[in-house]
Amino acid sequence: MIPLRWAWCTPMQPGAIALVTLHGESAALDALLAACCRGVPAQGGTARCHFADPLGTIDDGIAVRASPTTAMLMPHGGVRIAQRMQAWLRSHGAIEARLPDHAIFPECASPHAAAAARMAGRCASRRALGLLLDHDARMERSGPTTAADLARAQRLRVLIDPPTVVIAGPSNVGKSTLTNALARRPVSVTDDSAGTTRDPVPVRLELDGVTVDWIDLPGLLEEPSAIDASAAAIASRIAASASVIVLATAPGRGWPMLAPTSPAKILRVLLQDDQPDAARCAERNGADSACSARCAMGLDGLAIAIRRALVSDADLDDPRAWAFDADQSPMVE
Ligand SMILES: Nc1nc2c(ncn2[C@@H]2O[C@H](COP(=O)(O)OP(=O)(O)OP(=O)(O)O)[C@@H](O)[C@H]2O)c(=O)[nH]1
Ligand SMILES: [Mg+2]
Repeated sequence: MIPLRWAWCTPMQPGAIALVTLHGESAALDALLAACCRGVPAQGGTARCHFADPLGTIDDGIAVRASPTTAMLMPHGGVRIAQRMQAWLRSHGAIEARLPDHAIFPECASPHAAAAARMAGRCASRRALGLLLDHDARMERSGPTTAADLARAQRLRVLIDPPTVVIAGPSNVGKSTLTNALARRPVSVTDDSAGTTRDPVPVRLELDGVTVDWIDLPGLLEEPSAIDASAAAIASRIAASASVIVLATAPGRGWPMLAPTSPAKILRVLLQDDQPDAARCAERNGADSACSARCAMGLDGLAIAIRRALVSDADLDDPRAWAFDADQSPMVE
């Protein structure tokens, strides 16, 4: 019997539901479904399933039999569950493989629609969906892929894996307060005193439909101790690998200098825009954007400005098909 093949249809990231597609001979599929389902589902049917390994229960989930040779398993979307599911599938003789798109998405009417469905499962950002939902029609209208399409596809990669955005600037200007406002929950400690954030604080958040890995960096202190200086060195290494640096300051605090070698796009943001002197402060001149986290003012505008630094309106609004390729949507590590 040819072994079953399987692939993830959802990214290896936390999510509500994870989706595994299985494809192979119907007898092999029956055997695997019998190992986890109470009653093997017939074509078009579903069954509750229970996954367990030598450590105990992995999870409860749902199985769907799309065709005699294709089924989907849906456990919850925890990363640890996914890791144990991989081992469970291997222990039941299934082989991880790149499956053809039509095997993973038998409900799709065309190969282009199936490729777009696969890509949608791979993308971290909601903005990708607008480009993928009518991929079929776009492909028909666009004709052959051009060099400009490939260059755009390269830029659209920020929609696939979350890019890194850091916030840096003088101490005590409100970087952590802004971080918490954008995350809509308290992830970073804030305080009236300078030097509150001692280590980089990462949080995954969404800015105008683009998912990013945001990092709140320790503030730049005027008279750093040896420990502060080493924290600043770590922070500048992180900033050097970011896609966008949000360079933040507050009225009267001046704009900090940045190492000119950083390849990141730099967005200058004036924080504490609710301060009485904010309207006339010198820092306003150099600012690309201004906001007040305390008064929830200007946050949407800031999110749009950062999103535009990551991916332009022109690239998102371009009616041509997104020329993604198989390498941009790997289902299998
Ligand atoms: N008026 C006003 N105050 C703010 C605003 N955001 C932050 N603050 C105040 O600024 C102070 C510093 O806030 P933090 O968010 O801890 O500043 P930080 O830049 O992260 O500071 P470090 O971690 O030390 O670098 C606190 O007293 C905040 O209440 C704002 O939008 N308006
Ligand atoms: Mg802070």
